[in-house]
Amino acid sequence: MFGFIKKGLKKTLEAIQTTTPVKREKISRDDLEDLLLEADVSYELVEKIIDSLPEKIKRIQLYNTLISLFMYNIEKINPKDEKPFVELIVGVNGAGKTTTIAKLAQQYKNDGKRVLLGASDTFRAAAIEQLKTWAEKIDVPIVYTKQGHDPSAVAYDAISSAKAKGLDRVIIDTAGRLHTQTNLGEELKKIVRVCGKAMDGAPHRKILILDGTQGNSAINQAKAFKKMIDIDGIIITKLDGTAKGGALFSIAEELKLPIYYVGVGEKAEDLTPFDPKEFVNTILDAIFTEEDENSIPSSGKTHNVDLYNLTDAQRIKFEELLDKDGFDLLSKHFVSERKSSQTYRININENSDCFEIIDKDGQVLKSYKAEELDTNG
Ligand SMILES: Nc1nc2c(ncn2[C@@H]2O[C@H](COP(=O)(O)OP(=O)(O)O)[C@@H](O)[C@H]2O)c(=O)[nH]1
Ligand SMILES: [Mg+2]
Repeated sequence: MFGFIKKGLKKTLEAIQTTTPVKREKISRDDLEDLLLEADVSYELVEKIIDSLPEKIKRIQLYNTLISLFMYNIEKINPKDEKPFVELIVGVNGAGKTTTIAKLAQQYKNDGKRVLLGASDTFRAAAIEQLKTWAEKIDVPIVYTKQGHDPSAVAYDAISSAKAKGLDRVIIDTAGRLHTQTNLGEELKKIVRVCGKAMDGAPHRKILILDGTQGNSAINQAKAFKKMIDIDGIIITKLDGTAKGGALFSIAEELKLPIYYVGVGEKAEDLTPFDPKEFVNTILDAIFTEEDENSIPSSGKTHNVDLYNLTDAQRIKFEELLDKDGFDLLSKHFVSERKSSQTYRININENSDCFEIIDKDGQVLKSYKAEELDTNG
């Protein structure tokens, strides 16, 4: 899975390298501004990012600022809780809904789940055929009807069938013709209602598919869909086909919705879970030179570490010790409570995974256990 984000960001990274061809230890605000605009981060957000940073910016400073854009409260919806777990896929025509459904089905199947597809885009015969072809290809059952039939009825039948067969997942396709937006809104609302009749609580996730090649203009589209139905999260497609990968920052910041996955190609396996940390680091790797400091804290000792200015080596070590959720939580804590350039002491006990942060006077500010960070994250 690792490296998929990098593949998806190829064109964006190339665009970044046209503005800053030489990697450096620090980047100036002017250069950063050019680079972010080039990657299609929205103008307002670029200003906001730049304003919070010093004239010469270190990697870790930029990292903290960028990662904080993804730190809003995300309500976790756990697919394990429901059987079948029903997902409704919405978005404008051409955004990549049907293809993404095939990719999701493939992933779920790889995870040992039994999946069923519902072809509720009954508006065009070709749309039904397209999903049928995918269903055959990845070998999963599909519920469909004739063109022009009621999409809600298909959703109802799909869920009922999955319930009867004891399947794990249902993924429902929908039509996305924008020129009849009010009808679309009514239709989607009805599908949601009818899903709820077929199964209490369904659809469990309503996922909006956004075309990544549209960059920032996808935001308004997303807002229109949010008005129609309550969107739980998004998947951004075609990241591989665009230099506008920076728009993900604006999309996250504006919509405050979880980005579940990104699409990085046209094949069934070209879908990768979105990890903000990997995303930010992949971009930073294109800008900054690697630091060669090696002061990695080791077990059982107390170390002086400026948490706001961790070296890469330190950061990697902490990530190993804390795992992703733990590290995110810790970074979040320091973004909110950061006192600039204050040095903290870190006490790490690798055996118990205990992690203490001690201030200059020797007072323990925070004490974390890896497993606590895990579950609270
Ligand atoms: N390069 C690339 N193409 C994609 C991706 N996702 C979808 N597509 C293409 O986008 C086009 C429209 O996709 P489709 O699933 O039919 O969109 P829908 O109308 O929303 O169902 C198709 O040609 C897909 O192959 C992606 O992640 N990368
Ligand atoms: Mg489609």
